Amino acid sequence: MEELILELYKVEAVKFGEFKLKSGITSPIYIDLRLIVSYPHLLKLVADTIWQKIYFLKFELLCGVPYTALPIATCMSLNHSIPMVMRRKEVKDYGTKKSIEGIFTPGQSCLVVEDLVTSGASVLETVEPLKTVGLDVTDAVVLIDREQGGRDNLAQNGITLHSALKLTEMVSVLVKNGKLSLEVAESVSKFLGENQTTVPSSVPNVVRKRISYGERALLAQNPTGKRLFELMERKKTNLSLAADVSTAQELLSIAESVGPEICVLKTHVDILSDFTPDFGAQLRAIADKHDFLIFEDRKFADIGNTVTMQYEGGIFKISEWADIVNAHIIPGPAIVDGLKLKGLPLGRGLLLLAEMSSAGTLAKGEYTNAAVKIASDHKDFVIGFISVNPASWSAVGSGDPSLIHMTPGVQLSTGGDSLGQQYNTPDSVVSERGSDIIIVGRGIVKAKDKAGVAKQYRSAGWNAYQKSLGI
Ligand code: S5P
Repeated sequence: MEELILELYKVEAVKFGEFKLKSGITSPIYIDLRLIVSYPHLLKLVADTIWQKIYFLKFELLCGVPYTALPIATCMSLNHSIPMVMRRKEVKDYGTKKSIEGIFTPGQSCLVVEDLVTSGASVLETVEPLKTVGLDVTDAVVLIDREQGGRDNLAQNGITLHSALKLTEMVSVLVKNGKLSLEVAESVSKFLGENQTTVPSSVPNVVRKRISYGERALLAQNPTGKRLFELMERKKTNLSLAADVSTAQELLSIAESVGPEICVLKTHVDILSDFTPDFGAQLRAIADKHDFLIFEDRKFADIGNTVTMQYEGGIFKISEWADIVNAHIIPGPAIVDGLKLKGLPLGRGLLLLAEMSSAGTLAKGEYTNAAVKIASDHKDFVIGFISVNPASWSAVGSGDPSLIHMTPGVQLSTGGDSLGQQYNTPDSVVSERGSDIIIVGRGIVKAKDKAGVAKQYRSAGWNAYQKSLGI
């Protein structure tokens, strides 16, 4: 990366000084990547660097934003044999009047490639006509993110931004290599701070409007997230059982009796005194029979390398049988990368703990916002959140309909336990607090007629969902 940054500086694709921008503002930095076409080795390096950021995403087509990114997209297309489409900058008023050139079928996924993002407006100008012709566009990749709000603006419009370089990273590398003084570096960071952009949402209301689970299945990027939305729509349930019992035998028997009522069965496998290696296979068989997903509530919280081992290894071998696991974000985004390494190839999904139901929780405010950000950066693997009151969240992207919310601390009446648990009702959780799935533990597990009580929770949860859709 350092080599690329120094090379861009050398050919003056990045310059420092006083530059008057189109808007009239004076900027201490000027980036012009058009000239990389004059340096084939640099063009190749740029295309390869960008590729490293997105090769794991699923896309069938590439589309460069005209004009600077066209040669970059072409290199990626040639190197990896991925067909391109092209957006016309000027739509002809004679002939075919096409805005998108190339061969495609509606429903195909298309990755947008751009050289640089400031506000995200030019990426959106390309996204819109692609969507209009029926292509599925959820991701854009750029070489440089100027960190002036583009990422959030795009997220607000349903586009996840992947960037190879951040402007501040480039500046630090140049300072480190003696190309730039600290004073100039500071003026750049001041400029970025003072010149944040916003772009009006091109899809108003997508953030707060409730749409059906079925429609959201089409938006979810992760296969497990998609399956979960589809399952809820098909089975008409948004109830998750927290099967907190002390033996595997008891758990399997509850799974058998309550299975027909739920979309997700949540386990704490480390509390089972009689766990045996075939537990996963036995629970899977019941899950397949009754059509529910398995969520091991492991709450990973370590560095990336350690969680890969905790997820895959030990006696529990969680990744083998759990469709969903969850993680705290306290270690930073690398925990997601670690889990993704093992989970994504198996098609698994991850929930981030953005809030907790316990009294005095520290997961609030900026912490919750950080969870939203990490989720929107990893939508191929993160399927949603453990949340308590998502309707109150303020972070950009917090209403993303492709992500799911699961909420614990649910009973038919409000209250709590003696150890800090706080309960809300299914109706409040789903129709007022904006969550999707109610997680119920002792409310069902301690009941005599577990299946009968589960039916009550199921209908309370589903009615609240229908109410929230205005049905
Ligand atoms: O914030 C949280 C997160 C979770 S996953 N609060 C919680 O209570 N949970 C889990 O939800 C908890 O570990 C337990 O398994 C379940 C709630 O159980 P209940 O018996 O209080 O309904």
